[in-house]
Amino acid sequence: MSVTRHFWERYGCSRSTAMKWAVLLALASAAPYANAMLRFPCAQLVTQRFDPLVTPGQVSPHVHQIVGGNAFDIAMDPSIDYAKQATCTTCRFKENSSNYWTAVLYFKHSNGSYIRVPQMANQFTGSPNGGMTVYYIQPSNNQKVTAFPKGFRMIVGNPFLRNGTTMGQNTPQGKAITNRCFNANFGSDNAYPHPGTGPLDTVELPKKACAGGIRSNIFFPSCWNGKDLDPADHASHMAYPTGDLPRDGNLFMGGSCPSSHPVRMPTLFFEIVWDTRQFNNMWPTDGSQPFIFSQGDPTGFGQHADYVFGWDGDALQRAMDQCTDISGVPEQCRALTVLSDSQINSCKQQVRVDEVVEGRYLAALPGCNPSQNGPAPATMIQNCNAISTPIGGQPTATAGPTTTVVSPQPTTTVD
Ligand SMILES: *[C@@H]1O[C@H](CO)[C@@H](O)[C@H](O)[C@H]1NC(C)=O
Ligand SMILES: *[C@@H]1O[C@H](CO)[C@@H](O)[C@H](O)[C@H]1NC(C)=O
Ligand SMILES: CC(=O)N[C@H]1CO[C@H](CO)[C@@H](O)[C@@H]1O
Repeated sequence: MSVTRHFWERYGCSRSTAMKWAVLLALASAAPYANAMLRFPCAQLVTQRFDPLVTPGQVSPHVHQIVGGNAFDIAMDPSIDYAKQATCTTCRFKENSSNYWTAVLYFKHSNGSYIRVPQMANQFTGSPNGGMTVYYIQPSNNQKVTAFPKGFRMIVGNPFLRNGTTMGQNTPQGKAITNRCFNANFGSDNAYPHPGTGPLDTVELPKKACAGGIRSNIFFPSCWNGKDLDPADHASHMAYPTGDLPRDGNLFMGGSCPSSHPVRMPTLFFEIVWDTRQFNNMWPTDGSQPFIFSQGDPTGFGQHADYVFGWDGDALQRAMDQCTDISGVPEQCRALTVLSDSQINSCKQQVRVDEVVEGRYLAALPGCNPSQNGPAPATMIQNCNAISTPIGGQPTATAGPTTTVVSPQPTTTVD
């Protein structure tokens, strides 16, 4: 159902009046989906080379920005209830100690140095300090929705990917991870309000300077096999609804689940707004785009995201059953407790990898991540001598009889 038709039906007015309403409401509401949802900001918890799903117990090959509960760690034992372990969360709801993370974006200066692109607050989310906007969207057509169970984890995307040919253009897989090139003040194309649709949303990083910044849009698959909480590849327990992606992007919430993955879960969706505006006047003279994801990906095809479920008890199921605001405004969800901007912004974790990853120009991307622009898949750098153990060693949850030593800081910064 398109946003315009939705508002026509809701207000039962003429086409031109409805168009005005649609535009006004699309601007005034948080997100113009014809679906009920939760939509809330999560401020930055920490930015560092940690990835407890892919490289538990080890410093990750590349930098991630992490949001959510402060029980996040270099390894996260699935038998531990992280909702009970966390003492604060950077997300809007108190009951939510889940963790969410993605790669981060860097700007490559024409002199060869890199600096992390800061993140800014998304539209209609308050004033979170960086981080991302998280959505849990209920399915269309009144399908029963089952909350993720305790211990559930998943990842989406492939950090090694450097081309789009393996992804069908009109399939959910092909459009699950896109980048929106904003005009000034979050301006986009009103004919295509939904993430992943329309000419301003491309799978690769935008090839031109974007006056209002770039937003990564990341849709996780919403159909579960009903068995595995977190298989070895962290992905095969989930599938996208079947069918082609219609223009309004509603397939991520509509469609039906394949018989291999019959259980309909909420559609988990992230938006990360990269504030590229300050770099627009430093665009390379050869016209090439200067941004690169932390895994050495200047194409954008390798953007990826991870999820560790950490809701307290049945809080997420309660919210999915009771919170049906079309725009997902947190205050409309009475089933959950809303935290203030100052509460979420004051929840922080100490960086535990002894290296500089942001705030100044660096000689190279942290870890061993030279730019690899494909189209062949990226390869891991052999004999990488970047830091591999965290400050303070590994967490007790996974620590064997180890004595970890903090490596000396490598000379990754430029003076
Ligand atoms: C590149 O330019 C930036 C911004 O002026 C500067 O901070 C950095 O040190 C430069 N890098 C080199 C290698 O000159
Ligand atoms: C495109 O990426 C896929 C997946 O990484 C890879 O198998 C394929 O070889 C790549 N295509 C080219 C032309 O390198
Ligand atoms: C981080 C956080 O606020 N966790 C809370 C999760 O919800 C339970 C129950 O409401 C609280 O006891 C935790 O403090």
